[in-house]
Amino acid sequence: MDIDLPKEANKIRQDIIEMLLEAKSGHSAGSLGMADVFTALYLGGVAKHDPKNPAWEERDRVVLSNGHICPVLYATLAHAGYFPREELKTLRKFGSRLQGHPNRFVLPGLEASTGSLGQGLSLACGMAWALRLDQKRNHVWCLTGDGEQDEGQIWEAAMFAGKYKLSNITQIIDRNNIQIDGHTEDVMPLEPLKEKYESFGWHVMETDGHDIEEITHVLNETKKIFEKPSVVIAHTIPGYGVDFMEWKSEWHGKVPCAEEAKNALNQLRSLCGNITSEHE
Ligand SMILES: Cc1ncc(C[n+]2csc(CCOP(=O)(O)OP(=O)(O)O)c2C)c(N)n1
Ligand SMILES: [Mg+2]
Repeated sequence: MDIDLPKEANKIRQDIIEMLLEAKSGHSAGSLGMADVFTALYLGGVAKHDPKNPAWEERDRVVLSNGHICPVLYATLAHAGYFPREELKTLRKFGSRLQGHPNRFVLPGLEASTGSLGQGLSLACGMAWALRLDQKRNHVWCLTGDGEQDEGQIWEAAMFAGKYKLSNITQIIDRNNIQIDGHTEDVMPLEPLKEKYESFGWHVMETDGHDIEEITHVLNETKKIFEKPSVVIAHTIPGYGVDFMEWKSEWHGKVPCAEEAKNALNQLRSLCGNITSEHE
């Protein structure tokens, strides 16, 4: 059966709102903004994976270096069939498998425990290097934030990947222009980001972060690049789909109150069906 991917991404966004409302803490803007990229990755056939066999040897490795946006990862994993959607409501609860940052020891499907910004890309490079040494064909997908690019460790990893020509890794940067304290270009200018990565020996591609067809195409193209690591700069809108959150850095780490969540869900439902009625 063909999945309607934009509709699925919108359902994921609705789940994110409900999870954050229930948890009363967490990160709204980045999670909503990356729903289309995650949909392409896990439901659009980009990453090789099997929800029924999370430890499958042939699986690709997905590392969420910007671990704070894990609500989108959890919601996507649930939609992909890794665990029941009902569990999403346990986000950030004591003893839950869905911690505020990913814990790979408790949730099947996670490759790395992340949240300390800057570290995930190094982990991912290590995985890619090890897979290369073992002559395996698995691909490594590493998601990072644009504010996360301020971490020096990102550029150590970038040098390493360039030196060893790790063509089995694709970094996907959530280029949403916000970080915890404001706009990226005010806090610590990143531009020209494309040229920076090119000078570190990476193949750079860009995509509209909300066009699932384009995202899927661009991510798949990176698998065909040999001799270089790839980075995809995904231009996203933080808080995508909820007008009072879009582009606003104050929604980086804030959650909606009951009234705001109702408003957000109404906006998302009017875009693309009502998730509750479909899943009940
Ligand atoms: C090493 C480290 N320093 C600080 C933080 C706190 N922190 C969490 S998210 C964030 C902002 C990151 O910006 P970006 O990657 O652009 O995320 P976005 O706001 O777009 O979700 C910061 C500083 C952290 N998690 N790790
Ligand atoms: Mg950002």
